[in-house]
Amino acid sequence: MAETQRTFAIIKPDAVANKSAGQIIARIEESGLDIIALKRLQLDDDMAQGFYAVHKERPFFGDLVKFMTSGPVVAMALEGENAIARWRDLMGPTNSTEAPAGTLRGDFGTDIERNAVHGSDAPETAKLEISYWFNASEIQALVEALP
Ligand code: 3AN
Repeated sequence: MAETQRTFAIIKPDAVANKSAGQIIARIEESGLDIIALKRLQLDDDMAQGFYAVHKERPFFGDLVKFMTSGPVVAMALEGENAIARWRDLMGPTNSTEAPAGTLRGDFGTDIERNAVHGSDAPETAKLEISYWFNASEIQALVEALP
């Protein structure tokens, strides 16, 4: 059964720098997902390292933090039925070189690192990620009673 969910999304520095943010936001709105919070910001090392802490032992961690702090990002909270899976479907697979045309990573990304967008992978991570990036006052939720 369809469940109303929230998920967390980032338009990464590559896509912001090449002026794809507007097109990506348009795709989100066309998909029917609601943008319930949105801001553009420049990450510092601490915030990027904290956000990607789960990957800190991985060989690509240093490069990932460097990339994510290389320019401004646009962060969003999205809401809708099955929002987590729907946003991941819109993004496409992690590696942009394997992402089909029509997906955001296929259309706007370059490779596995410069892949245009981020999305939460599960309800628990969505909740953690939204609260890592947004204060409650920055979220204008359509559905008030979500966890
Ligand atoms: P996703 O963002 O699709 O959930 P994760 O959680 O496996 O993918 O990876 C988090 C981020 O780390 C990816 N968005 C990507 O930018 C980067 N990443 C993952 N694997 C690699 C890799 N092998 N080399 C470089 N960057 C990677």
